[in-house]
Amino acid sequence: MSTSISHALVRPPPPSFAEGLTSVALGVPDYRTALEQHAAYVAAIKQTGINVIELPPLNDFPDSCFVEDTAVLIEDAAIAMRPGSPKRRGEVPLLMSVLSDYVRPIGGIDAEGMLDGGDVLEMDRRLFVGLTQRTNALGVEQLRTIVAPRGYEVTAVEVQGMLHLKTGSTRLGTNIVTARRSLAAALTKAGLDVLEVPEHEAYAANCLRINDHLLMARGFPETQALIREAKLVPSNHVIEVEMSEFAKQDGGLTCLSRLW
Ligand code: CIR
Repeated sequence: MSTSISHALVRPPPPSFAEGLTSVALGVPDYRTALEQHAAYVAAIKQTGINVIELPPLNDFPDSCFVEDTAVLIEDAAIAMRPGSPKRRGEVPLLMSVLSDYVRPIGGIDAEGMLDGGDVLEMDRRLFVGLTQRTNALGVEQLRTIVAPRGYEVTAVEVQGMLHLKTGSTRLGTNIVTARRSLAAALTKAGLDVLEVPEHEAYAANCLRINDHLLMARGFPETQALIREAKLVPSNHVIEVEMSEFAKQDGGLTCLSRLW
């Protein structure tokens, strides 16, 4: 992810949304509410002033609104992911064909490699990649081979107890991330500044920084106070977004867009 973001690509949830994957027991999402929340999310991104590319829903792929997982962008280049869940692999060529109108495809994960974009935490020229049930060491190695010639460094991070690395840690600014407790020590050791999120507000670890704005999930006052105290963006640039229906499907703010 570039530090100066100009575009976001989004796709609304399809009518089949409730049939998607989830590892959490928060209940069945309500489709109409999910659509309303997605529209509010898109409006929040527009409030930051960047261009938003809105794709049509894909009913054959219940999880296709989580566009973050199928491609990773570095500057003007896109890398095709190979999601750990075979059910999501058909989303990849569909997203890459759209992205190729805007950025340059530079390869992808293949063979036995697995990599979900939600596991790639972009910190300027350092990519931290979660080793999870969706991302394996071979996928990380393939990503390293693709990005190394462009001067990007890849660091693998062991992740347990959550879907993706970015479920529990996201970029707040230059060299600073949120982190759930289980990730804080490893990320600090890697040289990052860490704003630790209270464990009872764990979902709030997934924030979306867009230039001088920060989107965060509604309903997490302690994390919001910590973020405001850190003064990373002007206080009227912290935008709260209701995420309840996406949380039920294991998704967060970063999952719903691809930024560049
Ligand atoms: C899945 O399990 O693949 C979707 N239900 C949720 C994906 C969330 N994506 C993300 O965290 N980047």
